[in-house]
Amino acid sequence: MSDQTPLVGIVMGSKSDWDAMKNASDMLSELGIPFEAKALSAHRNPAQVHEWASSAEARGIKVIIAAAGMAAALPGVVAAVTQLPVLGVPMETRVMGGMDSLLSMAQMPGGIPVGTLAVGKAGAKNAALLAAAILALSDETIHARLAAFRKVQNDTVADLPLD
Ligand code: RP5
Repeated sequence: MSDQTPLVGIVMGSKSDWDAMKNASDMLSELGIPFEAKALSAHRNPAQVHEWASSAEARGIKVIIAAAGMAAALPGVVAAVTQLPVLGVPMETRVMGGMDSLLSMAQMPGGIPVGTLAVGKAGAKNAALLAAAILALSDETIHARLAAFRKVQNDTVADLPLD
């Protein structure tokens, strides 16, 4: 996080989601994108979720990343009260491995979209990269940083320990 106005808001249903969601914050930090991160629950403190999500656009947030596990209502609840793009990250779960979170999040009824990513750490990282791509449409600095990240990624595929 930085002193700049956050452009991305990360919200997760529980502190227990942080291990996975740290991958989103690490990726945003690497790209120099200011963000805020909070644990707020759609079922444990719904009033705070409503307050946070409905005020996000006015606070300067451009993209929201919302993570939740199990019934995973949080991204849909957030998307219901803001017009900002909401990227959902389904959390891995003990009983169903995250299939529960994935289907809860991806199967939004028509009208209120949640752009759902992969389950767990890869989804968290990709949510940050997709948020960066959205921001890059109107921000040349982020566009250049994302391009640089992708070039390094492209150029280092062969640097795996192959021997
Ligand atoms: C969801 O329930 C959270 O997003 C989390 O993935 C899951 C379990 O939460 P805890 O019981 O660990 O707080 O709301």
